[in-house]
Amino acid sequence: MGLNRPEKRNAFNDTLIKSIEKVFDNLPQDVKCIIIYGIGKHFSAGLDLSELTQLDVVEGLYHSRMWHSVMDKIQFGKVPVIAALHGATVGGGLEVATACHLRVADSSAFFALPEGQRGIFVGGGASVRLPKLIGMARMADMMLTGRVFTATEGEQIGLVNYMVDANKALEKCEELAKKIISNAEITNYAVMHILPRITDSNQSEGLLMESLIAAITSSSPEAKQRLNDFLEGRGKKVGE
Ligand code: 1HE
Repeated sequence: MGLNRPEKRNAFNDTLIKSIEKVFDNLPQDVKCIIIYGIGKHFSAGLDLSELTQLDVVEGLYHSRMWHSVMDKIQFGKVPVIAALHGATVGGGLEVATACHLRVADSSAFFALPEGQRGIFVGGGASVRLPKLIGMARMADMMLTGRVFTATEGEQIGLVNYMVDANKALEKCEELAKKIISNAEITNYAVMHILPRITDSNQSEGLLMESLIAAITSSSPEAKQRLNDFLEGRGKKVGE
């Protein structure tokens, strides 16, 4: 799925953010993985700032809640989503990236939260999702000082899963997508829907959820087949 508003650096006006929602609401059955990338020089310049200037308090609240609902559709939809990042991945663009399940950045990517300098706060879920990846102190630094992380730094701090050479992010995403779609669907579902709930819960609830989903996945016919395939020498070894 390409963000296609390059003349405004893929800044998200309501039309662009709602077009993401439409894709997730109308996903064809045969789509098993989505790659989100930016068309043009950047992944995204974040929220289209011209839209914020017109909102009063209540409209601002609903606007942020609308973003939350779209981000939830990315994170808790039917299929894993990979972000292919290059150039500016800032503000709301970074929020979209953090709602995805994996992030691949090429060497041109950079990450920032200019909200701190614009007199606003993040509103698309970054305060919940980003500290889980990079820690609260780093997010506070980005907002307080305008710190920009390079692609290399993004990989070092856990924001980015894979860093690749310039213009190679899509290729890497396609390679990863092939691996992802070769998994059992229930395993991918568990990683997308259960794992984040487990990490959000306390130890005893988390362990119980883990046991429940472990029992569900291992009792499926597909799991039995895959286990037998390995035991009889037909399954892939680790790393293959
Ligand atoms: C925009 C936006 C935008 C560009 N809203 N119009 N995000 C920001 O504060 C980031 C602001 N943008 C930038 O710092 C730069 O544009 C970039 C580093 C991303 C790219 O620089 P560059 O040199 O490639 O492009 P440019 O010349 O700055 O911008 C090209 C055009 O896009 C220009 O408009 P033009 O009519 O003069 O051609 C820019 O005004 C326009 N443009 N970014 C509106 N963001 C859910 S809440 C999330 C809250 C946030 O995301 S706050 C962070 C907002």
